[in-house]
Amino acid sequence: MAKKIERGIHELYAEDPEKADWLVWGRKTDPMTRRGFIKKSGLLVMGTIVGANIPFANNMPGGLIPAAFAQTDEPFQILGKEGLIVLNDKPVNAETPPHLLDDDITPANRFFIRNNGIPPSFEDINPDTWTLEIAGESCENPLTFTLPELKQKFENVTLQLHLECGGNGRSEYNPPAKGNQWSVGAVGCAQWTGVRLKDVLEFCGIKTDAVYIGYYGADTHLSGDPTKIPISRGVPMSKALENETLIAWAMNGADIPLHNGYPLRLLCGGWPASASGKWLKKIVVRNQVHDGTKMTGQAYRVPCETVSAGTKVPDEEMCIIKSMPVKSIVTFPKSGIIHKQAKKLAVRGHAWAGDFEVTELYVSNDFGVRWHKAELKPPVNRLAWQHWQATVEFPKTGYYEVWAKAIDSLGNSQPMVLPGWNPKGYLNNACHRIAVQVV
Ligand SMILES: Nc1nc2c(c(=O)[nH]1)N[C@H]1C(S)=C(S)[C@@H](COP(=O)(O)O)O[C@H]1N2
Ligand SMILES: [Mo]
Repeated sequence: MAKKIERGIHELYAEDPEKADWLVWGRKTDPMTRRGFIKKSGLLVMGTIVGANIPFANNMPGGLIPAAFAQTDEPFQILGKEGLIVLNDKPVNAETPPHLLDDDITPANRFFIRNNGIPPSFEDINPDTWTLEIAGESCENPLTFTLPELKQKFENVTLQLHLECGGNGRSEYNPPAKGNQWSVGAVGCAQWTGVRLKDVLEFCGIKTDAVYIGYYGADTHLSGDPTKIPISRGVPMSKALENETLIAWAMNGADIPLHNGYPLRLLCGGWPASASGKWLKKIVVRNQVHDGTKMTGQAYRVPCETVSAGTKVPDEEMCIIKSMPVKSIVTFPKSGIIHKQAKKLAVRGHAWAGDFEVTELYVSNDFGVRWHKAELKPPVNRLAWQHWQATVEFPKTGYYEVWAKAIDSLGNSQPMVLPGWNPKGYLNNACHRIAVQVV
């Protein structure tokens, strides 16, 4: 069983699509939920999971999940994403516990999922015939490319890019903001292979009045209403034309996992990950700020001027989030460890700073009174996160917290506790803290 789970979702799909579908989503009925989890055809598979044949399987009402599962406190698992904490099942949202983000390059199975709608179904995707349309009022020559054409026509580029959901850290704000209550794990930094958006747009021709691009993906609205779009965001031309803005078909040298945008996605590293469109079907070049779903109103916007907690801010006073703020995480050790006082504790993690670089990283073990400089590596390429490590000593036994604080090339530092409150709970870049019990 464990072995099976370790295999990639794609492999499982190839072998037995129904089983995979059911295991991951119960898709033939509902997306995965604790309540409406299985349909009858899944019961055989369920038998393998509970570790025994279910003699009365046929009597079990569809949608019931065996008590063996329902009564466990264990977090629900998404196949191919083991260990991620599922925050929501419709749409699927799952974050990575910080200690599982320890790799320099985030593996596919550790990469968080933030879906706004229902992803296209795996069986309906054929990477050989998948098309990407380039259009919009500020595109000179609208064109459609197949995925193989994109690969062939334009220079292939591989870059490590950090992606963080704009709402990462939302759970800490008070008064609370609606939306997924992300802790610290809606972030990852994988290696992506694709072509530069710039090369593709320049091939089609960009009119002089172009100001923004917008994306459209193949996912569908939760309501099932085909006229509604779950999300269609974008970035200004300046970001779109950067060398690091990619249209990618591979993550860490393999197909992108279905939930991370298979077979093609946009990557605008350093910006709210909502700008990085998944299941990418179309890019429009706009002569105005893109006005797709979740580009307008309060979505992915913060008050242009700081407001006090709880303030209602009118839409006109909300500004679109651009580069993400400086931030860091402690990925080793896991929070809550017990550590022997006589030994020094090696701590490590990553740091990133939107479009900029992290220049210094400090750690504290006394709630932020004294800070010690950590060793910090440069990024492997622009917009890749940076690795840091430090050694911490503890003067006596007791409860400690190790805090990490990054400072970026503009001189901005992470706030120790919480940054400014905002209505939708975005951009929480407070210092990450881990608990250490010294004995
Ligand atoms: N088509 C499409 N693109 C999308 C989304 C989506 O729901 N549909 N979610 C966005 C948001 S809000 C985030 S944070 C990132 C998450 O990327 P991931 O699921 O690969 O981690 O994808 C972005 N791109
Ligand atoms: Mo997001």
